[in-house]
Amino acid sequence: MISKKMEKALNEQIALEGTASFIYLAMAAWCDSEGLEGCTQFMHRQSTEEREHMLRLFEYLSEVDGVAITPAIKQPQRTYKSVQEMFKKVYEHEKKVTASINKLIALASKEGDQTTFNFLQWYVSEQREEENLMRSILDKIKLIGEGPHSLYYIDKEILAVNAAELAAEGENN
Ligand code: OFO
Repeated sequence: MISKKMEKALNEQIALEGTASFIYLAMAAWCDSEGLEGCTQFMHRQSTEEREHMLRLFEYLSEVDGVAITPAIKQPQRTYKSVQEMFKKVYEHEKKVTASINKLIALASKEGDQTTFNFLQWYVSEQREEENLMRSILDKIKLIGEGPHSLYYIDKEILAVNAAELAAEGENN
């Protein structure tokens, strides 16, 4: 049995993961409209991942006799000045999600809710990986710089990153 306070906090996390999924889906649409195939694929995969993170929380709430709430998600930003600006936004959002997971863990700990504390550990590792991934992408974009054809090379890099992520997911399944 979960406390009402924890149930509310987990529902807020559901909304945050759902929001991330929609932000990344909107980013995929923008990348597609810019002809960035690698970035489009990357953002679609990220969006699906975030939906899975949301569903994991949904299922957990059901397991512990809580009630999951389907979030109302507002229209995300639809256009970006550059790919770099877009990935900076992704990184910022991931940091926000990490901070929120840390708060949930602090609450679980305060309530002596070992089950939720244990459940949330998966998100701790996931957030470490996501933040690291986004930081490495931003580093690559910086290295490529703004010379001629830079967008082409950035997109190629992101396509390779996406393929590596898909391969890693395949190995873990
Ligand atoms: Fe759900 O991991 Fe990113 O936000």
